[in-house]
Amino acid sequence: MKRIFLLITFLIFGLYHGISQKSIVYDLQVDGLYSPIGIDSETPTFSWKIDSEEYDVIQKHYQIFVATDAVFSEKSLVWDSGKVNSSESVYINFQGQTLEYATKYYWAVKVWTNKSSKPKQSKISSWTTGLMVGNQWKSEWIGVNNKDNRVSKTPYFTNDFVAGVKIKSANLFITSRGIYEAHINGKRVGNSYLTPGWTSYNNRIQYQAYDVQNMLCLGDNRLGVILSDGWFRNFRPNNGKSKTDYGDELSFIAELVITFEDGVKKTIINDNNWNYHFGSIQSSSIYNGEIADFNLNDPNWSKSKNKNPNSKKARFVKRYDGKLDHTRNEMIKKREVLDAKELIITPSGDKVLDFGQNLVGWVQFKSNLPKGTVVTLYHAEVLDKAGEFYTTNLRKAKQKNIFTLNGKTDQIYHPTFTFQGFRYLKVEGVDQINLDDFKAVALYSDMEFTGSLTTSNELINQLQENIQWGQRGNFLDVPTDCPQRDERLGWTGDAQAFFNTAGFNMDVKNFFDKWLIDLSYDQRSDGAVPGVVPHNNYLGLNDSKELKGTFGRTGWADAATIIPWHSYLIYGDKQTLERQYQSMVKWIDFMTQNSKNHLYIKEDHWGDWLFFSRDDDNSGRSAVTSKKLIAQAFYCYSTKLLIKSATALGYVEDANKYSKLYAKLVNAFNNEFVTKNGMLVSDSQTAYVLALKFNLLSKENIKIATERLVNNINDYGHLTTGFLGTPFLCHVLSDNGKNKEAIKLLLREEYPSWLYPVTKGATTIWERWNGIKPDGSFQYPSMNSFNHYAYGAIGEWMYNNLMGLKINQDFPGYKRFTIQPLFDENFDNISGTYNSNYGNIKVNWSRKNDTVLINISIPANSQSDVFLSKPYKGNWTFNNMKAEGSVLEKKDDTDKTYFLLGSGDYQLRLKTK
Ligand code: RAM
Repeated sequence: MKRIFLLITFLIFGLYHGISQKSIVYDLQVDGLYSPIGIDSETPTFSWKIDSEEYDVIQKHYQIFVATDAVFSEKSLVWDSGKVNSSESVYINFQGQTLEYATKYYWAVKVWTNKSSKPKQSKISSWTTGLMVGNQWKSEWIGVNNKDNRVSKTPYFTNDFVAGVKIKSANLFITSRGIYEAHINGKRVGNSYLTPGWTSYNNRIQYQAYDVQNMLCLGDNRLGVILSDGWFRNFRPNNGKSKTDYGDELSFIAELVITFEDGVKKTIINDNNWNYHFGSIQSSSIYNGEIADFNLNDPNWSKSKNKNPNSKKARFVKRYDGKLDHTRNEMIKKREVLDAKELIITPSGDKVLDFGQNLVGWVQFKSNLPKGTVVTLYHAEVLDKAGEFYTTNLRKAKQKNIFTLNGKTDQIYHPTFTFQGFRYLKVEGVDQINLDDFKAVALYSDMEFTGSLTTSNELINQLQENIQWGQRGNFLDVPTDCPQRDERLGWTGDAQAFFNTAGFNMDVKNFFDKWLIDLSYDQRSDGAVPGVVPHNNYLGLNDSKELKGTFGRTGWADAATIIPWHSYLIYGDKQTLERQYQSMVKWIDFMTQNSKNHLYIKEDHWGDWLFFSRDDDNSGRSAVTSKKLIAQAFYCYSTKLLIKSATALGYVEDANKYSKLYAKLVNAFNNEFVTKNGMLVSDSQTAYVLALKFNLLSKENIKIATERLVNNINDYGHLTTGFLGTPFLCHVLSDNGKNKEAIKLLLREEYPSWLYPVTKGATTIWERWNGIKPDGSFQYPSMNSFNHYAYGAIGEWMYNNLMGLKINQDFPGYKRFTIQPLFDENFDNISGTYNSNYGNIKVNWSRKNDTVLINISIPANSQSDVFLSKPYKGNWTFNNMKAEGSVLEKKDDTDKTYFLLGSGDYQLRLKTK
């Protein structure tokens, strides 16, 4: 009792007095989200960060409290973890009594550190549970009449209800086959877009939960739902097939749960009350854009009881067989809003706005033009050599919006159920264009930015910007190859290639946790993983012949092992590994079943996609790498990652079993693909890079391979790698003592290189090394995306070596990490940050006059092994005695100094003379 009393006073104190001061325990998350609503997990996880001005701060104990109100009275307390001896502060499972559905829970944590005997108290945070019923929703699925069920038609549904009085909380739970937008009393519910997002629709759909208490009125209320095709009823523009991607009928399911002050819960919506009509959005499609007549807005949309004269009774449609899952990831939101930079009149007279940045989202514009004016907006990524608006590379995606204006003063127009990849906007129907009236709105999943990197080299800074914009544009609920042409798919190979870089730039934990679940669902029962996740008609969802070919392809299917393992390394959550473990096993077993003499022999692969090749290749200079070699290399690599995962999860038997297999696979690789003298049968950069990166060679052959790789690069004068080799190229050079060569590749400005597109004005990463050729013409219009993140995978190497931040595999999730910047002479200063699960890691160094200065910040409850090389004679010295005094370990060598540092801010310097 006394304890609870103390707790209450403590928490109240925390609540009222913690607001202005920076709380020392902060960033409280449940299942990796801030105060989420609609969590179905019965054992959600808790995470927090600690901030302290002391050095070497380590958490000693924690105590978590969960209650049904913010007072944490004895009656409302649901869980008290007790004082736990542990330095763990991430992904700690709830272990209290059974949680109730649609209920808000409050939680707080007390933390004791090695630096103070008194505990530190977090602010109070919360989460709200979901429906927690799996598929047992009380509501029906609602759709239109058969007659009105036509592709790209957008129905508007309404339902009137009385909410009642003495309401404690009100949550709307909703999802759809198609995409939806919900409204209550005329106001949009929530601020997410393209909901419910895209999952393996045949197997699962995520539902969303919204706190709608403040939207309800006394008495009558009206709930509105607009439905559009989205990814579900997508009629693929590219394949000419008469099939949609997943289904032919749009529908939604909605429950409004009200909890009254006396604790009684009621589901308010009556399914028999749904009516629908057609409104301003006449047709909408993700790829083709939207057609809307804003004069057709329903004036009764927000007014309960008033019936739209054209409305019809909605129909109950077939229930959904798959799983209705809670939302695990950040939903798509409006993020940056960009001004139009310039109005260009093209040689043929088109009016084109340049937003200065290739991005994904839509354009909104303000207009006072008369009622009935038709404005057409076309979107493109580039202008051609002649300065004309260029859309050929969009292939069959129209990405065109046609709006009929309503003549209202200062009306803002934008589409609703589509998104476009563009930098340039061609406008028809507006004579006088005012730049200020047009804004480009970037839409993408609402993940936090975690990383930044700036250097003294402007081209590198632009490359970093381009990588981050590529990530924004291709992280709309699913990691896609590109966001503009008739493709926009979750290509597994691209995703695995870019994953580590993505993890530096943004907190992609939930985004990929969600996608990996879809990967497991879309994995074939024999273990083969598809080329795209979520899988759909693009690769012939229903066409078994095509299906065969695109499953199990090397470097793509391996996303099943590569991403979970690396997610574990970045975030330290074993639950990701655990959830994906069976899928990993199945993928390895598939390869084993398709092996002969321990060689993975499946034939169809994309291989080192888009490697350097010559059109006129008489002397064989194209850098072809045997697909068989690549397949075996990835077979080995994936098996190794499975062994590591089994070990981390404590599955000793599996670890042993697959270790035995692994030895045979590596042996087979060497017998088949390595000559007696250590050359690989494909004497290409990618071949050496994969063999070295995956550690497949004998000690002696490592030397030979490194030498051959460097010679090969020097011989060409540039990189020749494609999607599979590029992510590892510079890593392999650095890991084998060839930093200078890595930097040289990075800084090269001619084709092919990372900086060549930058010199050509790129603002995102291109699909091809030469999307725009030196003479300004385009490479292969049929496959030439200017927003394709795969080659942006160099980002990881830049964080690892320019900032110098590396993961320590023995301490996943940055509990202990490495800092080892290159201090390369081509840079005068570099500054990088990464917000880990423990807080912000910062490294910045500069060379000024006769001194190199480095600042390092290490967050509380984590540690870093710091290796500072000595590019100049002399020793690194600390600027602050207290910092120096708190160094945990130190070792001076002639060429470098090693420190083990606990949390805190450190500054060191080294004299250059
Ligand atoms: C292309 C995609 C993608 C690649 C596949 C093999 O069409 O754009 O980037 O992974 O093919």
